[in-house]
Amino acid sequence: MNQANIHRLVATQLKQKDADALFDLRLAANLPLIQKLFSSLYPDEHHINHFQKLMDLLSRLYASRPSELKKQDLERLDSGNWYQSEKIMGMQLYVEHFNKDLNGLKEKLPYFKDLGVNFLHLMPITTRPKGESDGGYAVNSYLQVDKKYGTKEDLLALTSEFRKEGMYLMLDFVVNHTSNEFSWAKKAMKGDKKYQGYYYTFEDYTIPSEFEKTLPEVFPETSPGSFTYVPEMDRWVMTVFNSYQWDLNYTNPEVFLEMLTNLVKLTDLGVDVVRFDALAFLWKKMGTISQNLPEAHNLVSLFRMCLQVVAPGVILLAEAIVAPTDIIKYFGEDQKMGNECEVAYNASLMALLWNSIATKRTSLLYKSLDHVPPKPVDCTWINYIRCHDDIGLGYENQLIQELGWNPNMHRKFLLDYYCQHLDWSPSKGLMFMYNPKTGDGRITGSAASLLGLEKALELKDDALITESINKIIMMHGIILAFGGIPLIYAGDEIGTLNDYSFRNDNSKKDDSRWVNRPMQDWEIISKLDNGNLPQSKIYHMLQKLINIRKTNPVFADNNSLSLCHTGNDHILVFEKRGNGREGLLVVCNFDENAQVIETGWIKRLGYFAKGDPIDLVSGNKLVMKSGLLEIAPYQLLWLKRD
Ligand code: OTU
Repeated sequence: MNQANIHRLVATQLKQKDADALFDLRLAANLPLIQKLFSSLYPDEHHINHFQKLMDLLSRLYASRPSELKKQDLERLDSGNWYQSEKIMGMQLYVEHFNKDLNGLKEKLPYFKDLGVNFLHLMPITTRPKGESDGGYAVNSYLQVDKKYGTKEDLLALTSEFRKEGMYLMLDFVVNHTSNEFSWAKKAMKGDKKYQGYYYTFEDYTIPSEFEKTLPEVFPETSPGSFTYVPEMDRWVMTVFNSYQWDLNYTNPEVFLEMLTNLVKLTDLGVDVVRFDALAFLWKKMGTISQNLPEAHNLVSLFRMCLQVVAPGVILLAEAIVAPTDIIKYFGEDQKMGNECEVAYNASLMALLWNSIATKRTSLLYKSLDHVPPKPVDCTWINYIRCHDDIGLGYENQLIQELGWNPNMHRKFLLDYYCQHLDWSPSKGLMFMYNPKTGDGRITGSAASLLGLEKALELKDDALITESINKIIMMHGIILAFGGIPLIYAGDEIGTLNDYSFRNDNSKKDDSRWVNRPMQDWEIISKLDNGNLPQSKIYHMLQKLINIRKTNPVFADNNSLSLCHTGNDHILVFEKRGNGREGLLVVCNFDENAQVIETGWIKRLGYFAKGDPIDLVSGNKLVMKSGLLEIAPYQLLWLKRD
């Protein structure tokens, strides 16, 4: 049993006692690990002082945590993992693109309720530079609400309302970098040596040029290289992302202590899940790609264990858009070095689903998912078909090759398919950060535009419109049934198309990810009663599927999931097994033609024990002809075994 679980057990038994005694207990239980992690990162003798500072800090941070949240922490320790429940349904949104500001968002609580959403990821809302700010991922502060969203009081009112309504809130912690306007960066620019040491700054380009030999470029089009010369301080600073995003130097323990304070204060605002942005990049080492280094894992674990002491009801999400075998390590691979994040983005599934849409085949999906090692039982995925970022083509070359495809040509095909280089493709995406040096590129676009709705509406082709709606439903139907937390991007529930207005905005025009961050269309939403609109069909179908998920415990995360091989390369089938006889078979057809599978094996799984099984999606009994099941183009079936 790991540290956190031991603590959970003891805390449960002591729940009658004073909460403060439980803090001491948590500290005692986690101290050996915290010490081990701290000294692995900061081995020098003189860091003893810093460790003492950390101990004092933990007590102070606990003392100032609001009592309501302390109470909630204890309740959560006692009540199982809420984030693994079938009742959780997430949505991601930019507050200013949804309904103006935080108060505007609060007014729309009935909308979320109607759809069944009870988990929100709000994109960054703290202060940021005017002009380009990477959508707020260049932070001027970690805690101060930018006035375009409202005030700190508005945020506190919102989180308090969320608690009453059973709505969970996720906010970002941009842990890898600050903006160049952050107070530390400003002091560094004025020549303050202490704050220059908060970042990776160098007096000339010698060391940066060594680093750049192995550092991959994240934004090669707009921010080539990984260092920026800052004339104000006549020094170079490491900027792995945009030139105005300065990488924090975690080899300096002061940085860790300050960032831990920021993290806990953020959770004190009533945040349930903290999204650790770009956490794969947290530790840099010359001669490496400076991603996923063991020290980055130890650092995440150190944050986690400290949070476990101060705010144990809060969980972490790993935003690691890296290779599948690397993502899973952010759950905390080495239990001796503690837990890391409870939740991670299932970026592999996301990218594979888009591969299946373009190729109309599921072989790479099966092969890749079979390769992903099992996750720890207390951890889970955020399952999503797309987010505010681009869709990267992060497949394993080896597996592409095993299918007889050339990895480079395959990726080129996918970029062509999604980014309007093939006349016959229904997709209307844009290219993001094409790197001519490597041929790499990523894809942007709203779900509906990538899945053909934009083109179908332009062509006024009813058959294509229906086909696109079916694709949108099928893709969401998969993430809804995959366990974990399904996360819809706001607007996708009504098939919102690409938003090209970013091209007229100087601070956005070079970043095509803005095309997939459209405004919420309240006008359309006011017309959802008109069942003939494509938007209405999508909304009502998703609403129905969400409701089915929330009322059937078989959808819960801790039920096992296994892939079923059908022999038909256009079909995806997986099964969820619940308690007792409960089972759910998810069947999807990625082809534009109807496909047939044989059903003997479905019978053997016990789905016909009480007669023909019901498809929860249509509400109909399964229709078969001579032992064969026909699945319509882009059809989604949720077969229930009772
Ligand atoms: C994250 O993504 C955010 O999601 C982005 O919106 C930010 O721009 C970025 O960090 C910087 O704060 O490069 O294209 O895992 O894929 O961390 C998206 C590696 C990004 C990156 C990911 C990053």
